[in-house]
Amino acid sequence: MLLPNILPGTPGVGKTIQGEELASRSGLKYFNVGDLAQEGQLYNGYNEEYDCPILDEERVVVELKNQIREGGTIVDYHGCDFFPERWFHVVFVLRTDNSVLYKRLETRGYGEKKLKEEIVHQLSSNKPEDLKDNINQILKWVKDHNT
Ligand code: DAT
Repeated sequence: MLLPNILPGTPGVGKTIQGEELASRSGLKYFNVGDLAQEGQLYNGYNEEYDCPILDEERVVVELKNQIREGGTIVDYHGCDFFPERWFHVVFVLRTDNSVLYKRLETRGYGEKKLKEEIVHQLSSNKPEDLKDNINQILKWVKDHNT
């Protein structure tokens, strides 16, 4: 059996565009968890603060389990924490620089609050100078979020 794959990454990194092309070129099936949730209304509430429905993770897991039972699928979702690890054979994480991502999500109509909360901050840690830069960047974030 061909095990499923997953393409996680924060919103806007290109999971959909690349997942769909991969599916057509590889013969794997493509599943977009967001679309699946919308089709089956797999929600258990609404988050007024972020202006978006709350995913019913248990029902998503049940639904997806049925869909990917045969294996050979690409699953598109921005996280993978609530999927059982044994489902996946490999994990490919897509990454985009924060400034580029911010513009993409703005174009997509994300509100200011959601933009700030959704973005995963990536820091390079390859050389000694990076250590100081990273600490400064994190300290700046802490300061900005304490005012
Ligand atoms: P996701 O499914 O991860 O939320 P997407 O596939 O919908 O993201 O892509 C969001 C937008 O960004 C879409 O207009 C395509 C564009 N995009 C994605 N990856 C890109 C890349 N490497 N270079 C340029 N544009 C990209």
